[in-house]
Amino acid sequence: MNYNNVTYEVSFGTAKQLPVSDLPEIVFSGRSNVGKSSLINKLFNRKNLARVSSVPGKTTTINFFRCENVRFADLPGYGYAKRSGEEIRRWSNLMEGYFQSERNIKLVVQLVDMRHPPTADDRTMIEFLKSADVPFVVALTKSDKLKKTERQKREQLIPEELPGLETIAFSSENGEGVDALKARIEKALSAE
Ligand SMILES: Nc1nc2c(ncn2[C@@H]2O[C@H](COP(=O)(O)OP(=O)(O)OP(=O)(O)O)[C@@H](O)[C@H]2O)c(=O)[nH]1
Ligand SMILES: [Mg+2]
Repeated sequence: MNYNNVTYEVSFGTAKQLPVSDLPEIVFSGRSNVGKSSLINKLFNRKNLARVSSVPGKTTTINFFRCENVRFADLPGYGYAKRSGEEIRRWSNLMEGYFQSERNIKLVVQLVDMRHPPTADDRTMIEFLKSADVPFVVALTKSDKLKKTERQKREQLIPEELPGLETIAFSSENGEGVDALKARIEKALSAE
């Protein structure tokens, strides 16, 4: 796949607008501010394909991007404390509707901040992905923010925090993990 051939497709704020889709889909999931939109921009080598913000809760819709015959989905983040009950309900309905709709999800890239242990919401999401039997990989984001000794500490703890899970250290800042993630996506797309 040539990652230059990407275009923004469409956004959905409610599940009932979501059309069914049989296109292979790669999905990005994670808490607000973990770096989903930044990772997408880095993957496609674009500055503003997905909107990035230092204010958590920037992405509130499911945003689809199309590259050749593959669809990429930027999901709105979870775990943002300042959301109202109404917003949380809307988010839950949107996510449930998305994962329950007829789709062809090839891989979920589950983002977790490399600097910290997974949050309770991260764990809930990971348990959901396991139970739904969706193939997923954990992208450990913001790796550039760790100093060498901090990183060594985190690298020891992560296998205990995320036992048995496949992980890729990633930085939207310096490009660590981009090639590894692309290779993982190719593998997922070519899997039966
Ligand atoms: N240093 C560093 N900063 C990052 C990295 N990835 C994201 N950031 C910063 O983290 C903030 C949030 O990034 P976003 O990509 O908007 O996060 P998001 O997960 O899409 O957030 P929501 O849309 O709220 O769900 C921004 O200020 C980014 O510049 C990274 O790899 N390294
Ligand atoms: Mg975002």
